[in-house]
Amino acid sequence: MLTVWGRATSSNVQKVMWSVGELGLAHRRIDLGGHFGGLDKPEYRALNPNGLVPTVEFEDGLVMFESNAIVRQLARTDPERRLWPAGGHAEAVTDMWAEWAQLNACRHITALFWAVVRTAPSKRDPAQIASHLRATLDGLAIAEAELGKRAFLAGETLSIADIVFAHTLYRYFTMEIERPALPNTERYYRAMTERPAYAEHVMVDYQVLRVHD
Ligand SMILES: N[C@@H](CCC(=O)N[C@@H](CS)C(=O)NCC(=O)O)C(=O)O
Repeated sequence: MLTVWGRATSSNVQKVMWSVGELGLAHRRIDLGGHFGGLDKPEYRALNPNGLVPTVEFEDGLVMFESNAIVRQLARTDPERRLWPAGGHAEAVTDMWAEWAQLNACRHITALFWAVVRTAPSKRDPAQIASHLRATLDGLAIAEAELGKRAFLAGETLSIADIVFAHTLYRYFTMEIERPALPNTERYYRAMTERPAYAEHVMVDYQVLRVHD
């Protein structure tokens, strides 16, 4: 059985758990990090010297940190390659969009989330929020155009590119910011919310992370 260490409210854990859910893998998840603590324990540092979550132990004994690498390994070891078509251009293009999502969307949405939800209202910096929002929208404009051409980010079925991209959309679409209309992205996000694994592992209440005055 697969073991996942990390709290359910961590977006990087959510990516891994969403993949595990989509693939229907037997697993156990151990709460760690945030208010659960435990990241400095020597036995955990032996698994993950970064002292961050997630960490995963695969059935074959492989231990990995770095959520995107874990998502790739989960997809690569799926005999049906449901989340990452094997071979040819599709494999490369899917990987390209996963990388794109991390660098051009997730990074900025995470920064925005920290500037809004994880900063007390009296300490929020409107200029910083505006700058993270601009960077986010630059990325989302590209996704918006692509999602006008096909159902998912890298093709016509869910892939690792969507896992890396869409796990941050829950926070983008629910945090208290002004959002311009992005009809294709909204359609895509709505479709994600109808997936049981997304609803269970990504649409996780984040109020426990909120910083108050
Ligand atoms: N690049 C790493 C980043 C991991 C990371 O920053 N994890 C955060 C949670 S999203 C963490 O462990 N924070 C400390 C904590 O939860 O206490 C990955 O993708 O796995």
